[in-house]
Amino acid sequence: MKNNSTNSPLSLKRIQVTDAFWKSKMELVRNEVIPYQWEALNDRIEGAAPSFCMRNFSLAAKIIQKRQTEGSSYQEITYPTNLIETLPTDMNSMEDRFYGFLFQDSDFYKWIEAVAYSLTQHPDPDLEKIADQAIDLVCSAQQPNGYLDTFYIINNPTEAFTNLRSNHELYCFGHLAEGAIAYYKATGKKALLKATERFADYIESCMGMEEGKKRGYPGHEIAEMALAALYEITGNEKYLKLGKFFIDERGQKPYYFDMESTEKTTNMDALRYHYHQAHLPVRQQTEAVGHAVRAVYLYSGMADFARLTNDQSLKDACDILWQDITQKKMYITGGIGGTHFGEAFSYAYDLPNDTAYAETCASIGLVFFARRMLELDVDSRYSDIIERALYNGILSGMAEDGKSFFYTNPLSVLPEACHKDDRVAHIKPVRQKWFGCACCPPNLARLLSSLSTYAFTENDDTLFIHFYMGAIIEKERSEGMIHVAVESAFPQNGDVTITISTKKAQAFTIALRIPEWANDHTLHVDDANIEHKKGYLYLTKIWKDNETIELSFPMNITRIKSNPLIRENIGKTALMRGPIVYCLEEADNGENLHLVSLPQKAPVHTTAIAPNDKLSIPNLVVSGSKLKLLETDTPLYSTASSDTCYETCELTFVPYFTWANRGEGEMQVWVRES
Ligand code: FUB
Ligand code: ZN
Repeated sequence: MKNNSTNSPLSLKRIQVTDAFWKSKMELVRNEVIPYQWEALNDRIEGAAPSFCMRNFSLAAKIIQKRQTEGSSYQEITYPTNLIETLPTDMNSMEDRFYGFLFQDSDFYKWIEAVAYSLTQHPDPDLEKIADQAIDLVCSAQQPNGYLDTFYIINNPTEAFTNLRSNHELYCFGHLAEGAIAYYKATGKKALLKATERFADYIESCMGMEEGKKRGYPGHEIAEMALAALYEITGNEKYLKLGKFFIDERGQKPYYFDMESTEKTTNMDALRYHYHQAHLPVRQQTEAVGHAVRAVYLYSGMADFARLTNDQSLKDACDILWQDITQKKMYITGGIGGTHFGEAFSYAYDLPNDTAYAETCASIGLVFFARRMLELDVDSRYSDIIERALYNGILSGMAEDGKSFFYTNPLSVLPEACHKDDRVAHIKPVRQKWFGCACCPPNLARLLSSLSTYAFTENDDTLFIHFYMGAIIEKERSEGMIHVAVESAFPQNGDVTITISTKKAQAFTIALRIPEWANDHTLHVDDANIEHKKGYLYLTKIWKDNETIELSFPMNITRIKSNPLIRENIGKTALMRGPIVYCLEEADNGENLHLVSLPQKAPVHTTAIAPNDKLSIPNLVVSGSKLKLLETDTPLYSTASSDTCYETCELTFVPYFTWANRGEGEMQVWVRES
């Protein structure tokens, strides 16, 4: 395989985000989500499901301390590890056992990762102090052998690593590593990174091919990509070997999850292997299956190892899985996971709008996968998906005020059904303040605060711009430092100006993505050699100080049709403008949105935006029609010839990611065409 692995993300410290739109989201994360989540992790939010996260770390630290001071006289108190008590029966008399979801530690690790990224853009000594103290607590909860998972430390340390399939120790390890690496990169502080290395060393002493080790692998993937990152930051080959072992061993027979099983029936049923992507060795997997977050985290790890070990067979498997997701199993919003059974991928083209799972974390994982594929091969089919998921199925996960969140992101909602129908009980018609299983909000926080690493990658002679986010980028070159300032009006309009500042004229390349939705573009640059490759324009020249590139993509309104095999959407259309998917809401269009149709030729207009408003995106208006309900009692069924009457109505479409910010109401992305 041609090693093209130098297209690496730029360090956050070298990017200053200036973008009006994304900066406003990052500020929400900094001012609302990070402080709010810290309160949630400490159970100080009235009315919110308790987390017990920091309480578990404190209890584990206390136990570790006692074990050390009391030595062999310490009386170990154990609790069953197959019964998970998420909530105490009486909040006022809690036992000294673990409470919360068994992967609750990971909520802190995601929080610290978001804090780290935020500190790179906005130093905050008070926040850093809180973070340092919390890290001290976490480190004091680590066992002397390096093991660090509060569920087992508290409930029964002798049972550690006995249920890799379901009990998320390796998942928590993965988040620990990602948080620790980010915090080290942001602050230079090593305490959490050292704790991670000690935990990784302990895992490596327990798992692998060698005699006496368990041939196990994570039940919820993430350790793979975390080990890749740990290897890259430490240079320790042990972590590369362990991560590669996890990838190579998954799906091999006899199945590890059967061997470790303590259940009476030893074999899991076939679908459970699919749920964990453990049904086949990964290089033989051709379809994205099972739990969607697990799947895309695995594929991200596979892409990392394809790059780090130059493994073409792994890269080929990633390509096939990428195609399967994006051609057959992805919503127009970049949502993935068509069914709530197992929070999973469904079969090809099964993309129901109202029962969609489309977990926020799953779209975030798709972005992780896409960025890693871009590092292997700069091709706009990956960056197009980053942009699609970001502006739609990910951003919809957070309210405009940053104070409430969606876990699932449906494309059609009838609130009455959410309240009365078990089939859509997983769909919330309004965002929630918090969740007992709070995986999505902190995942959003860490993604949004590190977004610029998805927008820009580089190798020595090229700066790649994958999506147009305003920022000032420092590019180090042997000839000297260059500053590249990107000013972007996205997603309001498609105008981009790029200004190069350099003390010394020097030759290099700027690669600019042409978005899939842009059927045209204008480009002004002086005397550059321009090459068009895999959806990017490569501009090469000797750049002088203060030179500019002017680029513009007309953000036309497009009517989108889906593949006819998506049964739900036949005869329907969705509206997009540039990267933004639109939807109808009851607040603008009244109830019974299913009665509405959009005439095929009706012109769609954008609404005006105040001249200085850089954050708003226009709504779309179009003259549509609505089936009139007869005033007399309409029979349930009548002959096809009976009168049907339509009335014209003005339809207002709003950006999908803004839906449900005005209270509870119906919502619909796909609309019948007439
Ligand atoms: O199992 C950990 C996380 O909880 C998963 O990634 C989410 O889907 C939620 O189930
Ligand atoms: Zn989630």
